[in-house]
Amino acid sequence: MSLQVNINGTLVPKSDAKISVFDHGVLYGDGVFEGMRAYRGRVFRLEEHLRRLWASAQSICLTIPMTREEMVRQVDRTLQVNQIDEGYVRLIVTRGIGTLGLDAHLTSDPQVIIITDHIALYPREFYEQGLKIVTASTVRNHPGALNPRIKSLNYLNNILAKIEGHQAGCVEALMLNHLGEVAECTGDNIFIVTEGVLRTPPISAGILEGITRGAVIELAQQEAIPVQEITLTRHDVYTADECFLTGSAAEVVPVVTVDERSIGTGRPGPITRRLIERFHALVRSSE
Ligand code: PXG
Repeated sequence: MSLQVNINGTLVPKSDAKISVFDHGVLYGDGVFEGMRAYRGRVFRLEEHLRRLWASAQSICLTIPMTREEMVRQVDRTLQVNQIDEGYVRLIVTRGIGTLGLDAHLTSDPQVIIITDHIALYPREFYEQGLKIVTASTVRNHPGALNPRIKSLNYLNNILAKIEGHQAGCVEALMLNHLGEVAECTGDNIFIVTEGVLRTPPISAGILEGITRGAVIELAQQEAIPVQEITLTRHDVYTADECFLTGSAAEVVPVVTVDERSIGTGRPGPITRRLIERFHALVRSSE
């Protein structure tokens, strides 16, 4: 059976899963989304993802035409019909069909789309050997322009940086904010370990408040590893003992080279490996 996509609560085969070219999601990237992971048939931290989706929508004056309870039901139903136990779930809410003008008031019927699929993880060697990343010259969106806390359908800022990463032979790229401080990677948050202290940029650096980031901070606290949400510069990253990235898709992945500087020993560090282990245990537990 072909993959079924959920559009406004109706399941349709993948080949019939279509929306209008006049939807402002298509015309302007006007809408919001979430990327989530299912483990053992359940979405990891679904409530947090829904809270973030509703917050993103609120911030762009978009009313999601479904209750959270109904969204939970539809997500479960979509996973079940596709028989996906371990996989990826994408929630999308578009602004809906409108005129060719920008006016959001002239739109109607926001579309709620749920896509589930098997996950294409990074190759195993990335987790064992660690990633090489580079700093992109594309600056992360200014929070006063399009706040990175909003997970909007307009992801060109990140895509441009990711293209730069690919051009340099890397699968991820580090983005700096408008002040030149470390912000995040194109689809992942960044952490460093320096002298036993886990550090990550604060939300005020202009980043997405990652759900994996939050889970890793909790795990570190449980392990009695000191955690600081603190402004970081590239110098801090270059001179760190360890570095890793977090995201729903990547989970926790070590970084061993940044802009050709070897980080620490040049191998995934002990705190990184411990947190990866703890993260795997967490996602497979019921929390
Ligand atoms: N920063 C940015 C800019 C992101 O887009 C994260 C951090 C990590 O957040 P979570 O909540 O996932 O821990 C993200 C989210 C993909 C993909 O398929 C990944 C994201 C978004 C869209 C697609 O790789 N990462």
